[in-house]
Amino acid sequence: MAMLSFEKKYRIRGGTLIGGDLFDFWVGPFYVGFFGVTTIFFAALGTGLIVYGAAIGPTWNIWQINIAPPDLSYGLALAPLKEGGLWQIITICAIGSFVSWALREVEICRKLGMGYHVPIAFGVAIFAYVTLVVIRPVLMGAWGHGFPYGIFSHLDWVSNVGYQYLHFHYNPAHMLAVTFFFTTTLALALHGSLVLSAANPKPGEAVKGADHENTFFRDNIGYSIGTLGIHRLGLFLALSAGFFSAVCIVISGPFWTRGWPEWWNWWLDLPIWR
Ligand code: 07D
Ligand code: 07D
Ligand code: U10
Repeated sequence: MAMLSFEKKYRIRGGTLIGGDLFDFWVGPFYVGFFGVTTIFFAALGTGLIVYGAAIGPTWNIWQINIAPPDLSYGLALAPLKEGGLWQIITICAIGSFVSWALREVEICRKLGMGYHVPIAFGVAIFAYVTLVVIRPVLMGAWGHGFPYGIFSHLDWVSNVGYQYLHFHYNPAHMLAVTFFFTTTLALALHGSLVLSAANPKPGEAVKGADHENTFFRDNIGYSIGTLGIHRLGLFLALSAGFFSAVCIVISGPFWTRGWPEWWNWWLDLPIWR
């Protein structure tokens, strides 16, 4: 079915989680829905506050704009707007808009009768973000442990927090996360190249399908995971990367306060060496 006639067929009311028919319509290509409205609301307010933060800050240089969280001395209290309060409201807006976006995805899935895989996947990214700016700061007792909103300032935060634990590469959950990120790109490169090699041949040649794809990997490595399987694996690898990222940062501080190289002393302390 051509895309336009398909859209005509499925663009009917129903499947909303909240609000019934209220915002159950499209604007151009975009489905609106109750959560489209809340997305726009939080995103507009959050972006506006970032622009306000930039306006009262020292620079309009896009790379240097920085909205910092409150000083550690504020603990988990609300801070005045210009001393981290902006960061706190922007964080609420960010979570509000990310969660709204995920719920709008859920409504679209329901309308189409599809699984909820996409919003669940985005949920893992939201979980990683919430771990950085809510869960870990709350466990450590101060909003000041969140990362600052700015292109370069957030890189400084990552570097500083990394060195606080001496050598972040020795964090075992960071190792798992990094390995999952690398494996995700390997899997996507293998999948993208395999599909193109079969489904997009030179002009005049026959398009090949799953038999060819399976046979390539059986000949090459003795096993093919299959056309559905590679997508399951890809999703698993990518979600694991995000999940172990959240784990690696939430254990740094709340559960391990020394340098990460020291954590490996458990190996030297094993009774078998004695
Ligand atoms: C390609 C989808 C499109 C999304 C884009 C990002 C904004 C921010 C805000 C001026 C893959 C849009 C950016 C809306 C503008 C202001 C105030 C996604 C794609 C193009 N980072 N990070 C970047 C965010 C964290 C780290 C780039 C966001 C953690 C490192 C971009 C978050 C840690 C490096 C960016 C976030 C961390 C970057 C490219 C939230 C650990 C880089 C991102 C909400 C995760 C790279 C200058 C990209 C860079 C980079 C955005 C969180 C580390 C500015 C929105 C605190 C080491 N990050 N980041 O392509 O070039 O993502 O930085 O959590 O080297 Mg970051
Ligand atoms: C948090 C983004 C969520 C985004 C959302 C959506 C918008 C809308 C709109 C475009 C999680 C935002 C959307 C704003 C935009 C439009 C229209 C994703 C998030 C919800 N590290 N490290 C990681 C590596 C070192 C350190 C993760 C590698 C050093 C710290 C990943 C190396 C030290 C932290 C990772 C390396 C150090 C991390 C990041 C190599 C510094 C974290 C991915 C090769 C000296 C962070 C949860 C991630 C983390 C993290 C990789 C090196 C420190 C596994 C490959 C040794 C402090 N590092 N790292 O988490 O786990 O994505 O965060 O050296 O906090 Mg590391
Ligand atoms: C995949 C795939 C596959 C495909 C695919 C894809 C994965 C099977 C079939 C998809 C992949 C790609 C297309 C490849 C490229 C993608 C990436 C590299 C990922 C990164 C993506 C980007 C960088 C693009 C990001 C763009 C975004 C997020 C779009 C931005 C959109 C908006 C800002 C609008 C959002 C719309 C909303 C929220 C709802 C609708 C709202 C409006 C239209 C605005 C008007 C609002 C109203 C009418 C509501 C009223 C609002 C009110 C009352 C609020 C007012 C509040 C105030 C404060 C004023 O596997 O193979 O192929 O294609």
